[in-house]
Amino acid sequence: MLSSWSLLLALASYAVSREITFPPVAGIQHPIYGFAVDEDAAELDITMMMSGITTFAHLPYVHCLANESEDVEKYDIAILGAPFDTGVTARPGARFGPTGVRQGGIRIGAEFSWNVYTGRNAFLEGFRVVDCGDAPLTFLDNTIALKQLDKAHKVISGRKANHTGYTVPRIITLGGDHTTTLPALRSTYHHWGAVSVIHFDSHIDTWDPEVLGGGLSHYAGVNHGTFLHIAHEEGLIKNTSIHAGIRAPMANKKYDLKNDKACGFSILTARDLDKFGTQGIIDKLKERVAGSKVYISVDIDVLDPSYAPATGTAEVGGWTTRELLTILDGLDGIELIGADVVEVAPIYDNPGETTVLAAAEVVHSLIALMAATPVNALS
Ligand SMILES: [Mn+2]
Repeated sequence: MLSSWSLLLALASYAVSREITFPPVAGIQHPIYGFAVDEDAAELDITMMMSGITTFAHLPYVHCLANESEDVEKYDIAILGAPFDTGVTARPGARFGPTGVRQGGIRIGAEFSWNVYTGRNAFLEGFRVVDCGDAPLTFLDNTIALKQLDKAHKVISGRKANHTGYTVPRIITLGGDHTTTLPALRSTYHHWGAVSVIHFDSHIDTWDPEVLGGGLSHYAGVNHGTFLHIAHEEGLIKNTSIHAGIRAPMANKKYDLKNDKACGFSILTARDLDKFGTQGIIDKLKERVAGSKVYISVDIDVLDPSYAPATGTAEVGGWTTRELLTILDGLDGIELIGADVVEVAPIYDNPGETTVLAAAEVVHSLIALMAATPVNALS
């Protein structure tokens, strides 16, 4: 009979023979999985899906909001979270949007991002893309919070870009409710003058503050449904701007639409996609903004609630995620100087993370549009 001692010995030698070499967990920048198989990948560290702290697409975190006089690592395209949701008229929760979109982008990584449709990798086009974290915004006073966001944009876009021959870093904001687009447009105006806005949304968001806000106070009038009216009043946007995906009702028979036109917008409705197809929508958007610098704002509620339930003011009858991504990617070649994805309120998402996955891929497409077309600052 085998003694317990010899049984232990037998087990120990079996364990030794089965020993595997564990990959290192320290002393490396990026844990590696996979193999470099071509010359493009040879230089790269392959980022692990879950390691370190969650930045968008595992991009390097840079303290872009350090003191203006302080030098930080250079960048060309900056991801900035704007955790602000006290400008909403319906469900709150978009203050958690930046965290949600980063979580949705956890499977995106710079090295594993060769696009099957274009054969390109947006992260490897010569621009340095970084995550600046979230702007510190008070949640107790909208006026102060929006001023803080103005300042955050000023500091981040005010640094010298990394890319030679290109002098102003471009910012992609993760909202936040849609009011957060206003500080972004103030910032792009400072660098590029008035721009055309391509506004993907189910709502027009040019509402007169007297209509949406009720003229109660100036404070109440600055909200997620009026910011484009205010942007127009401040002269930040051109009258060659355009909405896409509109389907929400107006507050009156004529005034809202007349006001919308006066704010510089034309409209492509959600159902225009059925009429024109994705290529038709792309052509109309490009035609409208031709010859101008462009800001793209994506309210995630442009998608149907079946594709993006986690939003504050959901409207049925919207676009699919594939349709939106096809249209965004089709805008290749425009001079995109700033962009955002807003109104993502993760608390209403489902266990499959439908909304944040979509929002993250939208951000990926926006990075690709920026990377495809360098834009110089006004000289
Ligand atoms: Mn909106």
